[in-house]
Amino acid sequence: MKALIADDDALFRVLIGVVLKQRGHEVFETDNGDDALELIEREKCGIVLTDWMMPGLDGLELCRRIRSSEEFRHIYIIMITANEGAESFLHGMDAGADDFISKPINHPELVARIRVAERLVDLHEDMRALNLRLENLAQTDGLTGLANRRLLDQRLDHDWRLAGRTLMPISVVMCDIDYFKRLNDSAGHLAGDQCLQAVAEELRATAKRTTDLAARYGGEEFALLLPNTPYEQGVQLAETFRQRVLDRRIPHPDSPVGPHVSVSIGVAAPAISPEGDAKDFLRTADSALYRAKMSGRNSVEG
Ligand code: GH3
Ligand code: MG
Ligand code: MG
Ligand code: MG
Repeated sequence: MKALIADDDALFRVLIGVVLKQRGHEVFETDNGDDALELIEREKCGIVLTDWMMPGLDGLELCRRIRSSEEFRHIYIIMITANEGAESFLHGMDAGADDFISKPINHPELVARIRVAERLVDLHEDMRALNLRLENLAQTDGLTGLANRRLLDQRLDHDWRLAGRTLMPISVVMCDIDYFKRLNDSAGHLAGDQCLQAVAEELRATAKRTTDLAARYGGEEFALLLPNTPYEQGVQLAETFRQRVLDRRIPHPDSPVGPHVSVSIGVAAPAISPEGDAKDFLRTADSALYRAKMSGRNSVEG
């Protein structure tokens, strides 16, 4: 954990610094409020112990600045001051301090209060990690690990608008497994699920750029969102993917196309720059996919 001490009294900085270091903190020090703000931003400190009266920004103003920042408002702030009495306590808490210690500092009390700070900073870290995991879970398809429809819709909207502003090309690929219902019926649902996972793996391997997004759109439908990719490249990638799925030679006992699982694909890219709705974009790819189905499946249409 990183901790910052802001106090214009060097002796207090040493005193508090020793306690913090003993407890395993990486300690930063300054004698004024302006540098304190800079250090907080640079080092992302979790705990701040600040004096009230110091040159530049005083402790109260420092508290207010920290609390008004979206990024740093969770920092745990302990005010250290010689100003005693209920009124200064309320002043400090109003400015956003979490706790208060008055000089001269009582060592066991300081340790006890730092322990509370550590617990709360830990708790906040846990919450943040949990939040990230939840966010990830809400955007991921459980069976294949690909992005789910929800993330695809979000990214489509974002990338579509970005493409409109920057006049960068953008392509989208819609893909549907051929005669998948028959695979489920003849080979069983477990084989069906394994097929979905295998196809997902090939899709992920096809979309190699960090800006590409491979998603499971629905049951046995997949999509590739390809920013900064012109139509011809989109078709090429779709063709590569179609071949990869075929080369995987997943047995399909009941497909009129052949003995192995195949996919049909539709590609769309706006002619010049994206206008209108991102949903229409998907719809265009979907009608191309429909044409691929009608023309005998295991093919790419644009
Ligand atoms: P087409 O070539 O025209 O696409 O024929 P199809 O049979 O693939 O198309 P259809 O949309 O009629 O059938 C899709 C089937 O996919 C229906 C459903 O039972 C199955 N399915 C959807 N989600 C899952 C899943 O998560 N696991 C498994 N095993 N099957 C699924
Ligand atoms: Mg002072
Ligand atoms: Mg389908
Ligand atoms: Mg299908």
